[in-house]
Parts: sequence; structure tokens; C-alpha cells
Amino acid sequence: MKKAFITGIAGQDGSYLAEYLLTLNYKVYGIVRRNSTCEHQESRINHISDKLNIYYGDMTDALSMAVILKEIQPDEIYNLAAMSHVRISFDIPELTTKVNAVGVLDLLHICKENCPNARIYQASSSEMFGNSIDNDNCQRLTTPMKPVSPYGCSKLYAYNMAKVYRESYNMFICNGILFNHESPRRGSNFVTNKVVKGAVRIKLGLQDKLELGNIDTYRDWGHSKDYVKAMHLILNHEEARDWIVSTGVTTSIRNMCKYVFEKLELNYEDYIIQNPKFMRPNELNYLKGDSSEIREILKWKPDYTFETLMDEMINYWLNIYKNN
Ligand code: G4F
Repeated sequence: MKKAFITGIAGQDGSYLAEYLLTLNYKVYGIVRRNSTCEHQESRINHISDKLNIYYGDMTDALSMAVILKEIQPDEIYNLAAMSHVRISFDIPELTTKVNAVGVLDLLHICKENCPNARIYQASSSEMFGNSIDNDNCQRLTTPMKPVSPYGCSKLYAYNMAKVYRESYNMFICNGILFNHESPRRGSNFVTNKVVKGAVRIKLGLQDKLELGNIDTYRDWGHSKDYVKAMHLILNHEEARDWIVSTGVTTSIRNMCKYVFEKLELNYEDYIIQNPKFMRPNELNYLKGDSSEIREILKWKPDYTFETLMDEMINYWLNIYKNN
């Protein structure tokens, strides 16, 4: 039985990955942060909690991480823990750096000392590209990385450090540069789930307006369930290297709003207002990933389209509100 250790196991990706690895007969371990409202902390993994091995831990607590990893000796480590909200990273840049950058350095070093043969997946992000784009309007591994947010900078540090540890110590470490990926389990302060939840509430007469920031940016959105399968393929390939994971389809926030409101027979223009509170000091305008390598070499392919992803999220919120 293979052993997998997941940081961020209670998050969107961590919970789907844990479910997926259980179906592959892995023994799954993970860490969760201590939280004063423990009822909500593990809501995404409550349904599988009897099959998981959960420890308290934190990316900023290297001592506990070292003890746990020494004890478990995992075959595969998925580092999915992060302060993952780009706008909030402008408010708490130092914590963002401690968790997303220094925390990853600690993890890599702990692995080098305690479990050097474990295969390590680092959750890298398309936010690292900033506003760099190739002539064909795509981002790929060779596109220059020029982040425009504290979050992007922290992820780029971790990305580079993962490569340094791979090359210096011959460790099996891979960066998956994942473009935006969503699901009903997405936090509702990220734009897709915020729009879907808001539109459903408007449809049911529970709210009047939806306040957003800049709706003229573009994102390449996939489904988290598809992307966790890519993570597993990446760690089970013969060669340790970096990969782009994306759909290759980009949509503006405006068109996403239009799609969601139209599905509910509403006109988005009647309900959306712009609130400067949700604007960012600096913005990444356009993302579209070239994932041809992972499709060709690892035979990865997403099952969801933009439309089936959004439809699943709409039905999720309709069911939540109709049953309450
Ligand atoms: O949903 P978002 O907050 O995602 P963002 O910033 O692209 O980051 C996500 O994807 C990254 C991969 O590229 C991950 F690394 C990261 O952890 C995270 O998962 O915002 C998407 C777009 C932005 O342009 C934002 O300015 O939506 C725009 N937006 C407009 N109004 C809004 C809002 N975003 C949020 N969160 N809330 C709004 O009210």
C-alpha cells in the first residue's frame, strides 16, 4: 500500500485528491491547522474522515512537520497548503511569504533530511506569470515569470526552490503549474463561486445585488477534480520535471457572469455593481495555458468543460438553498 502525505488536505484540491488516492488504494495522511471553529475546518473531508490519518500541523511549524514526516515516511508528498487568495495576499504579504515560500523551503529541507526518496509535488501557480504572455496568447514553461502580487512572488520563490532541491540533491520534485481550477468546494470569496452563489441567491430573492471588482480580466478555468488527477500522474511519471495544467480555454469574468445569470434566466447587467474594495492594487489580466505536453506525454485530459463546471456549481448552490 503506497503512502501519500497531503498538506492542505482540508482544502478544495486536498479533499478531492484524498478521495482520488483512496480509490487507488493509497494510505492517505494529511495535516490540518488548529482552528477555533473546528466544525468548519474539516467540512470538505468529514465524509471520508474514518479513512484518513490526520495530524495537526502547519506550514509555518517546521518542528512538527519534521516529526510527522520522519514517522510516516511517505512515498508521495503533495504540498497543496497555501495562503491562496491573491487579493488578500496584498493585505497579509508577510504571512503569505511565510506559508507559501519559507514554509515550502522548510518542507523541502525536512524531506532532504528525513525522507529523501519521497516524491514531492509542489503546487505552483499560473499567477507566477503575471502579465507575461507569448505571441500566440498562451503561457507555457518557457514564458517569463514576472509576478504582480505578493502571492505570485511567494509561489515563484517556492517554484525555484523546488527546482534547486531537485537539481542539487537529486530529489524527485515536480512543480505542477496549475491554472485556475474551481468546483462547488471552492471558497466563496473566489470569483466563480462568489458569482454562482450570489446569482442563485438573487434568483431566490435572498439578495438584490452582487458586488465585484474588475470583471474584464480573463481566466483559464478547469475543474479541481480533473486537476488532482494530473497531480498524481505527474508524481508517477518516470522523470521529475515541471508541467503546465490548464484547459487552454479562456473566458472573461464578465462572460462567466453572463453565462451564470443567463442559466438562471437573469441579466447580469441588472445586478452586478463594482466595488473598489474588491479591486487589486495590481492585476493579472489574461491567462490561457498551453498544456499540450501533459496531454501528449501523460495522456491527461480534463473531463469537464467550462460549461459543465459552472453548471455543477449552479446546481450545488440551488440544492443548498432549496433544501434550507
Ligand atoms: O477567483 P480569483 O480570486 O482567482 P485568482 O486571483 O486568479 O487566483 C486563483 O488562481 C490562481 C491561479 O492562477 C491560484 F494560484 C490562486 O491561488 C487562486 O486559486 O480572481 C479571478 C479574477 C481576478 O482577475 C479578480 O480581480 O476575478 C477578478 N474578480 C473580480 N471581482 C474578483 C472579484 N475576484 C474575487 N476573488 N472577488 C471578486 O469580487
